[in-house]
Amino acid sequence: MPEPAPFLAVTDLRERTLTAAELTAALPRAELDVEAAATAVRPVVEDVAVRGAAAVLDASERFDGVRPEHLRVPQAELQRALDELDPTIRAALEESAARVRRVDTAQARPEETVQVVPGGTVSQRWVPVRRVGLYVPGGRAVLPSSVVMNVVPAQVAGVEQIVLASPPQKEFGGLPHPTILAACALLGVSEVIAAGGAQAVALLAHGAEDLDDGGLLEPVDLITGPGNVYVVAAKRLVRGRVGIDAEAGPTEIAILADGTADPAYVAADLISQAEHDPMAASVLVTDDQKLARAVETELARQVPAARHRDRIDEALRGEQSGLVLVADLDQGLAVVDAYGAEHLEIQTADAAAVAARVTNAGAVFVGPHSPVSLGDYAAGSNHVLPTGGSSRFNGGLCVQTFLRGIHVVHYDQDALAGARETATTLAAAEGLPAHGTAIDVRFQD
Ligand code: HSO
Ligand code: ZN
Repeated sequence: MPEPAPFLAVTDLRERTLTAAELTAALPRAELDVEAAATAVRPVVEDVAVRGAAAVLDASERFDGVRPEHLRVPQAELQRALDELDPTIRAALEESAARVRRVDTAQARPEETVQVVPGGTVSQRWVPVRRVGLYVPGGRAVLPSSVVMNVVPAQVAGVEQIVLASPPQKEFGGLPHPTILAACALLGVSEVIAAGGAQAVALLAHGAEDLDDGGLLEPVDLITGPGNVYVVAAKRLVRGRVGIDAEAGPTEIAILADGTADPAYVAADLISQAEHDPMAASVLVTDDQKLARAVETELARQVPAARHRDRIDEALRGEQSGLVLVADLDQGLAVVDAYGAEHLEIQTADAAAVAARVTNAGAVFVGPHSPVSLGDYAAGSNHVLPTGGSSRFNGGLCVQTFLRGIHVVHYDQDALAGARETATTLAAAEGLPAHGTAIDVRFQD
């Protein structure tokens, strides 16, 4: 029998010396055409801006195949979903939330006051965004864990008003999925909107005066959360009017592994994220060809046994996934930095030391016992992370996402006197003498 075709297409970089930009170009990655999607969703976003709730309902009917009875989910439905939630799932969501809360509480940056000179201080106050809109997708899988990952950091930051939007489901009478509703109720989120896609993003950004229950939906200040390419595109369109978090495209896992890695673990982890989406990316970077072969053998064993094998097969064989052979771990680190994965696992000898050298990744998972799916649910870390290489300039959701730093400047007269010459000199150099006068005037009797 002929050998079955390997899952992962090989990029062999062992003999090549490439710049960071050349490396990025050589690595497997699918382009997400957000601009094309933006062209497609612009009319929907504009319609919602003008016609409000009616436009959202029309779009839901068109794209979700259902016209929700209420855009704002009634409290009784939230409570009912919580009452009917399987107690073991409830306990798991509570534990997941408790771990994220523990991390976020400890990692909120404290207010810091610096005495620049005697009598002159600059403080940084961290002030929560007042009203935020959290988007939780419907789609292929229902992800109540994403409710936890959006809501908890916002709550820890002290956000006053949280509104969560999730697509209406036809099979649940136009309500979002009951597990999503239950997770909202569990976390104390009471403003839930049955809307998805670009129309949900537009509604959050523009608000509406005429919600079906007669109430007003106030626009939010910041929108966070993952979604498909249309959600990402809509977020791009409303950015500026409101803030948005990092853009989240199809999920990605990169694994930097050497000969000490367990091929069964590596294969299982590549499969775990491929399970999300035929467009998901699974990339193995290794300096050990024997490991690479053993991982292929494991994939051939594990993929056919997986429930979502078709989707996984497509994702692993897709142009966005692959095996990258490197000469050594130094080149491996250059590769994973050039790639900037949403999730990066380090499965090497002395994994912590290798991980400490990584500079581009949404989140890093260190050693054999820190798989990405631990982080998806139960590590205490956040799973809403930058994809598509945007980890070069963005971090994942965390408590700081929902806080803004405000510098508070407080100088007394002596401290101002000490700064007078520096400021007036620069004011004169910039040809802005009134700036200097605003200081000098304070020293005339
Ligand atoms: N891996 C996904 C998050 C997720 N996985 C939710 C399972 N449920 C993106 O980080
Ligand atoms: Zn996942």
